[in-house]
Amino acid sequence: MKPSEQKKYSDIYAKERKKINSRLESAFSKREPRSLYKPSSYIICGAGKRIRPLLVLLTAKSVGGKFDVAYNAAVAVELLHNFTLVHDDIMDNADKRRGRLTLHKKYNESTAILVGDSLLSVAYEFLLKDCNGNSKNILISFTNGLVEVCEGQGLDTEYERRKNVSLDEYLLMIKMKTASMIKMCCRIGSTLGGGSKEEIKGITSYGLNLGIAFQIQDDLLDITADEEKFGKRIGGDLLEGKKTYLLIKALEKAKGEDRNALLKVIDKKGIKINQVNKYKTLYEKLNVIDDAKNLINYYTKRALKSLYVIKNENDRKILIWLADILLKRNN
Ligand code: GRG
Repeated sequence: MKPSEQKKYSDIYAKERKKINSRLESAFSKREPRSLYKPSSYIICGAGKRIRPLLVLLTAKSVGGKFDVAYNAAVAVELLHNFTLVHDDIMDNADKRRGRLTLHKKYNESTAILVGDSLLSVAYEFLLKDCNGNSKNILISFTNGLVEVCEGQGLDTEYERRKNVSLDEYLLMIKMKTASMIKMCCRIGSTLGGGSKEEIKGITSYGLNLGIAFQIQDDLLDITADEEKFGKRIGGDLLEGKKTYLLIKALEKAKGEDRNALLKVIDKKGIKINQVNKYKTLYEKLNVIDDAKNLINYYTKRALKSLYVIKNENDRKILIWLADILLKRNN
C-alpha cells in the first residue's frame, strides 16, 4: 500500500477516534448519580484504541452507508467492550488497564461491578437510538455478541481449572471471547449501512477472522510487548497461569525438562514475576513465538479474503489497512 494511502487512512482513524472519544466523554458527563457515572467516565475516558467503534463506522461505509448512521451503534459497542474489560479485570484481579489503575483498584469492587452493569445498560440505550429500520437484526447481533462473550469468558474460566486444553478448544474459546464482538461490530455496521446479505456475510467473516488474529496477537504481546506501551504488566498471562496460545503450543512441542517447566505453570497456577524471562526464552527456544506469528498471518489473510464483497476500492483498502496496523500493534 502506498504511503500516501496509509496516511489518508490513518488520518481518517485519528479523526473518527476523536469523534468517538468526544461522544463517549459526553455520554456520562451530565448523568446522575455522580457516584456511578464518575467512575464510568474514568474507564471510558482511558486510552482505548477504539477499534470496535471504528469497525462499525468503516463497515457501514463499506456497503454504501454514511458514518452518520452508525455513530450511536459505534458508541454502544465501545461501552459493551468496556463493560467486559471492567468485569474481566475484577475476575482476574488485574491492577493495570490502559496504563492506569483498573477501575476496581481505583475505586472498589462493588463500584466496578455496578459500573460494568451500567455500561452495558447505557450501551443498549445508544444502540436503540437509531437502527436505520433494522432494529430487530441489530438487537439480535448485539445480544448474540454479548451472549457469546459471556460464554467465551465462561470457557476461559473453565480452562483455568483444567490441566489440559487443546488448541482446538483454545480456538473455540477465543472465537467466543474476543472474535465474537469484533464480528458483531462488522455485522452491525454493515447492516446499518444497508448491506446486502452477501455483503453482510463477507464483512462478518472478515470480523470473525480478524478477531481470532487479534486475540492470538494479544497473547503474543503479553510476552513480547514493551510494558509502557502495552499498558499492562508483561507476562501477566504467565503470572496467572493462563492457557494462552503460546503455553498450549509450547506444551504440544516440548519434551523432558522443558515440558516439566511448562507443566509447572499450570500446576502452580502461575509463575513468579522473576521467572517471566526464563519462560520467554523457553518460548523462543520452542519457536512458538514464530508459530503464533504464522497463525496470526493465516487468520489475517482469511479475513482479507472475505473483503472481496466490498465494491468500492477505498472502502475495502481501509479495512485492509486496519488489519495490517493491528498486526503491527504494540498495545
Ligand atoms: C466479563 C462478560 C465478560 C467478558 C470478558 C472481553 C473479555 C471477556 C475480557 C477482556 C480481557 C481480554 C484479554 C479480552 C480479549 C479481548 C481483548 C484483547 C481485549 C482488549 O481489547 P483492546 O486491545 O483494548 O481493543 P483497548 O484498551 O484498546 O480498548
